Amino acid sequence: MFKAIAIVIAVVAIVSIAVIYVNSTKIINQEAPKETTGNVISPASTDQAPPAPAETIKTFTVTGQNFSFSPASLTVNQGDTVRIIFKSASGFHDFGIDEFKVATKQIQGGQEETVEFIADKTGVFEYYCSVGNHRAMGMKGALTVQ
Ligand SMILES: [Cu+2]
Repeated sequence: MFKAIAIVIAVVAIVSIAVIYVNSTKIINQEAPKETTGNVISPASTDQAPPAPAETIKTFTVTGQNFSFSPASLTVNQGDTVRIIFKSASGFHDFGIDEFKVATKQIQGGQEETVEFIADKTGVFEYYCSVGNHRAMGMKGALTVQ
């Protein structure tokens, strides 16, 4: 009788150990796929990176004078990286587009400043000179992102 009880206890103990062992193995196995999933995600995100070098950089030279820009209109495609080389032909001016949060420093005639941004939304956006009342006097232009 004692032998029978001892055997039952032994079996229960072995089964318990076996269950604990299997569960811990399962946990290890569950953690492993998570790491694999993480690895799957990172190649996917690097897969999204290659289009970046494929992006077109469009460079424009925009000249500012009292009180206009030339050219007064620019057109780019959505997703383009736009580089504006702003030159002041004469007078104290800058070049900015609020919607893309870009603005050059205010520069004197003969100086130049470059700004770069990604045209990530479509529409027609005004670029303008923020010096004094230059904008009101016509120192503005239209950037079309199509
Ligand atoms: Cu100006």
